[in-house]
Amino acid sequence: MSLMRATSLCHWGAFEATVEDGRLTQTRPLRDSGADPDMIGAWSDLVYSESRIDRPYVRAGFLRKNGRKGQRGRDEMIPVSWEQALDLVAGELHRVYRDHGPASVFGGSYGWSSAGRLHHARTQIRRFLAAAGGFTDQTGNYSWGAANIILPHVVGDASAVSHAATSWETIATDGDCVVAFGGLNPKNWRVTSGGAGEHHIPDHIVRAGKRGVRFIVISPFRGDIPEGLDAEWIAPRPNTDTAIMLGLAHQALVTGRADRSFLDRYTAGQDQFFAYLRGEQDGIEKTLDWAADISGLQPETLQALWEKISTGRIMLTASWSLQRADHGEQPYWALIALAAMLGQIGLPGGGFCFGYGSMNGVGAMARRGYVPVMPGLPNPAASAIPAACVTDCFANPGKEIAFNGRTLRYPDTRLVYWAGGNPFHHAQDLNLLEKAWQRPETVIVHEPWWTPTARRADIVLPATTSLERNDIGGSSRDPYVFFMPKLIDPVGEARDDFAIFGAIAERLGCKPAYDEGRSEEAWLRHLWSLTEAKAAREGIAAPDFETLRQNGYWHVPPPEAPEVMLAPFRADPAAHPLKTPSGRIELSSATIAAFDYDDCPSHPSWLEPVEWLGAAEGDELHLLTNQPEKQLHGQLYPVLGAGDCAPVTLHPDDAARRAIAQDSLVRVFNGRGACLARARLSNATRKGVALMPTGAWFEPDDDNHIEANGNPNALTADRQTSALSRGCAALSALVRIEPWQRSGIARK
Ligand SMILES: Nc1nc2c(c(=O)[nH]1)N[C@H]1C(S)=C(S)[C@@H](COP(=O)(O)OP(=O)(O)OC[C@H]3O[C@@H](n4cnc5c(=O)[nH]c(N)nc54)[C@H](O)[C@@H]3O)O[C@H]1N2
Ligand SMILES: Nc1nc2c(c(=O)[nH]1)N[C@H]1C(S)=C(S)[C@@H](COP(=O)(O)OP(=O)(O)OC[C@H]3O[C@@H](n4cnc5c(=O)[nH]c(N)nc54)[C@H](O)[C@@H]3O)O[C@H]1N2
Ligand SMILES: [Mo]
Repeated sequence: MSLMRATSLCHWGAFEATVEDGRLTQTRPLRDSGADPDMIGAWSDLVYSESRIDRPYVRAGFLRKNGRKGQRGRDEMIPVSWEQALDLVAGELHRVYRDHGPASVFGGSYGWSSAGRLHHARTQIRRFLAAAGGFTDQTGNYSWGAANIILPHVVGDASAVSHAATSWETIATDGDCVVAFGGLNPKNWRVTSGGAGEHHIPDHIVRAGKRGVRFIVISPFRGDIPEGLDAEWIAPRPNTDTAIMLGLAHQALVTGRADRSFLDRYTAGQDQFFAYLRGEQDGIEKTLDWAADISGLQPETLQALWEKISTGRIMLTASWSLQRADHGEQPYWALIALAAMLGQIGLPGGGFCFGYGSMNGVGAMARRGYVPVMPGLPNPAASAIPAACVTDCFANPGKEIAFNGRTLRYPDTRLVYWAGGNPFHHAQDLNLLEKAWQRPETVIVHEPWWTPTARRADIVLPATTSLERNDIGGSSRDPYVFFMPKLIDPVGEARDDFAIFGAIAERLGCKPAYDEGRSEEAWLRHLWSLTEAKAAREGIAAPDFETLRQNGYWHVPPPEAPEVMLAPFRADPAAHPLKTPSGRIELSSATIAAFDYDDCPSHPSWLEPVEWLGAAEGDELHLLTNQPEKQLHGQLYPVLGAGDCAPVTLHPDDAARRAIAQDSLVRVFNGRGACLARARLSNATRKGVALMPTGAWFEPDDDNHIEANGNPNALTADRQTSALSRGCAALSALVRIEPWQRSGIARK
């Protein structure tokens, strides 16, 4: 018997793997990394699961000559040889490029793929399609699409959400109070994009708590408070955070406690914003009473909150969830404005920060830039749509949309190519996507597993998992870099995306442009040499490639001092101006004013959401669709999710009124669709609010007119945050919930 132990990395953490006789038998969290044992442990079942795609397949209706009959997702999938599949893909690409041009090839391929920089599927597909002639890309992301566009207008760039964060260290040493809008849900610390060697945010919080830092969590769900943290819970109506922030800002203004010297030195556009707070145009003063009325809180609660933040070192933070909502730009802009009025931006433990509760590693001590990055290639089609516009784009070729001051015209999508994402998990209003998805002529998907997206392809190519190839991985928010060794042979006939694209590129005559003549090994050595060069420049001792491979990982030395966001700007705003038109924090923006968007005015504003409790009728509830606890999106579903349909958490009083019992099956529905869910009764949610995680694989049951696994995107609207950023606004939907009594549901 042969036995091998090795370390590796995935988005949900670092692990140690045991391989016996060439078969992965066990995976467990690496020493004291803090990774979740269930998620890590699922690997050995996941990699050999029945959901693995064993070989290439082509949809029956697509294989039939002259005619693309049948329907994606319903036809039988016919096994074919690799040669046949690769010829078919190359032929389709060739045909579409020739007849319709590169913009009609959709290859944005949004999704997290897996950890590992070289074999990152989304990077590879974009490189490949760029080399092959071009494609329509997706810009921005689902996670923080609104923040990504509004922040550059307000603070000059999007780094405050993409990577910069005031270190937890400084909250523990200098902070007095953390106010967390959207909370600090510990489940979100189980994952890091790219993978992490440590999950230590809970320790930071405990340390801060011990030092007497006070935590206030503002969220409709008490589960957003980590266990063991003595935090105050304020539970407003969902999507009303902007009103609360504006009320607090108004209070700062009228009590004379706004930091005038900070505002004068570091901000622009205060007059317009203050006029709005005072109601000079609309006649509505944005008082605490006004905010209380909108948010469904007591005025005294907000008054007390104001008192708590008006003295001491205050960190105001908002989770990414807040901006995945109608007008998701506003809570971020309002939070920055409020922080500016408190005058602590750029100080340790104070100011504002985004995403402490959204992903592991935000606020960790990590030296950036040591994880290699696989370079992209220029896209000759120069065509891109905002990430969350995918359904609209497929359904409406030629449609013009406003986007961040420009007008975009959707291409006529003829071919869809996806590798490393699962749109039939992540997109909104999946019943609408189901229709739009039938429109293009050809759909090609690379996947390790039979996800709902793979099942809706014409040509499915089986991809390896990260356990079946060599790679280097890590995250800019984590102090480790991992060598990710090939642990097992490819399962079934699976091939690496890199090899698949290489074989197609060869057929299309663009292989040199695609892989630049490098093999897997040559790429890894090349990428590592860039890290070594950076280390040499900065006087850091980095291991060479062989040593990294042998040791399994490298702990990059921590930065000399903890990060404090915008500290250089605060220290010397003339020497370190922001990249805004004024060089300062913009409390109102002439650029945005000139866009003249109804749904994104020129300063932080309260705009009524389309779907919220203030617009609920009859027995409608506000459904929040947050991230799953023990999955990464739809990943891990076959092992950790498929045992039951997804849970929906609602208040016992709301359940009683609907005759819904604990653990019973319910139908969650609205005008867009219906899905099945398992009722969980808990007074951890505000009344009128229900919470249902994403993660279930979309499984419509036509006979019963219901999605059977509990994917809440059967219910969400395909509506973006605003014309400014067109971010994903998925988090909220008004729904009804009723007991489900029928049997015979086809769950798969
Ligand atoms: N209602 C609602 N919807 C949401 C959200 C929400 O909050 N509410 N959140 C949104 C957000 S923030 C996100 S990030 C998205 C998540 O978006 P998804 O696309 O659902 O997420 P991923 O799990 O990243 O998708 C990656 C896919 O790549 C596959 N994969 C893994 N490794 C490889 C590989 O090596 N090669 C290939 N070819 N494939 C591979 C995985 O099996 C998986 O199917 O969902 C969004 N949707
Ligand atoms: N375990 C696990 N962790 C993950 C992921 C995963 O799939 N699984 N996905 C990762 C990804 S891709 C992303 S983008 C991040 C997302 O990070 P977030 O967007 O921050 O995470 P969510 O879980 O969607 O939402 C966090 C909490 O916000 C609260 N909330 C929702 N709406 C409102 C509101 O209007 N006001 C207030 N005050 N609170 C509200 C909800 O109670 C919810 O529990 O998570 C990452 N972390
Ligand atoms: Mo995300």
